Amino acid sequence: MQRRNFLVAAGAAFLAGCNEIGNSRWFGKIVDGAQSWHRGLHRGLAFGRIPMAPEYNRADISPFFRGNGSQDVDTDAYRSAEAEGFANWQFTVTGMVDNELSLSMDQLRALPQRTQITRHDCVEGWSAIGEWTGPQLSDILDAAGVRKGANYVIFRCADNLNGQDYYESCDMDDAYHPQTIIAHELNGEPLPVRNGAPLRLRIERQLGYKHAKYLTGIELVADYRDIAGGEGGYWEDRSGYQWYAGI
Ligand SMILES: Nc1nc2c(c(=O)[nH]1)N[C@H]1C(S)=C(S)[C@@H](COP(=O)(O)O)O[C@H]1N2
Ligand SMILES: [Mo]
Repeated sequence: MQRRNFLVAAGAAFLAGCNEIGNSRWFGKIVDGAQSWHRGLHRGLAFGRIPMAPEYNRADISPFFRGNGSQDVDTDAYRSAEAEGFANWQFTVTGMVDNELSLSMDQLRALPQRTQITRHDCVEGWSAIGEWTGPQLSDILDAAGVRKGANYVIFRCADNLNGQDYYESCDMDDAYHPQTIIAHELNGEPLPVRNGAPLRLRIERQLGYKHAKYLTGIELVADYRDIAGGEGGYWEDRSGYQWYAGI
């Protein structure tokens, strides 16, 4: 019953928000520099279709999906969450939405699920293929009802790396892309801690550092310039990595 209500609410929110979303996704782009130009091309705006990241077969799955960056979270809260198998983990949706949400793992698993076998490319020079499962971010956004003027999704993480909280962001094109999921499984098993348990972003047309692990929630914002170092992500702030990391 709870699931049904949730999905009905999600549907209503989607219909209500449809025009706005459609406009911002396809017609609101202003090409204002090399990065945007690359984005426009990458997204196939010139071709009128949604470009998808390649998907692979089960036989292609890497035997071991290594961990990179934070491979654990050194806080009491995370330790006790891990001890209870992340049963009480909450994923919050805040900011410029009609309904702020706090979703349980069960609620996330009750949403329609997408499974995709994709290749992860890290700028440090390694790749791995894995099968990821989770709800599409678009369904979660529709359930919350994205307000007009929200241009970016901020992804909040539980880990602190070298003294700074890891975070990431993306625009509405990638947020609503069908392959953008909040993954809770890798290769048919709950996410291992090293790969971001219990929730991590998969944003398949971008490089590894955009795939935020240990997700505690998302925030809808007009701009990311006033958040942390102002560049939209941990590595963007720290080392000047490109905010749009298209591959
Ligand atoms: N929260 C968080 N997310 C993160 C990182 C991190 O250190 N903390 N590292 C990023 C980088 S650089 C990569 S390549 C991938 C690594 O994912 P994996 O540990 O599953 O291999 O996670 C990304 N997401
Ligand atoms: Mo990476």
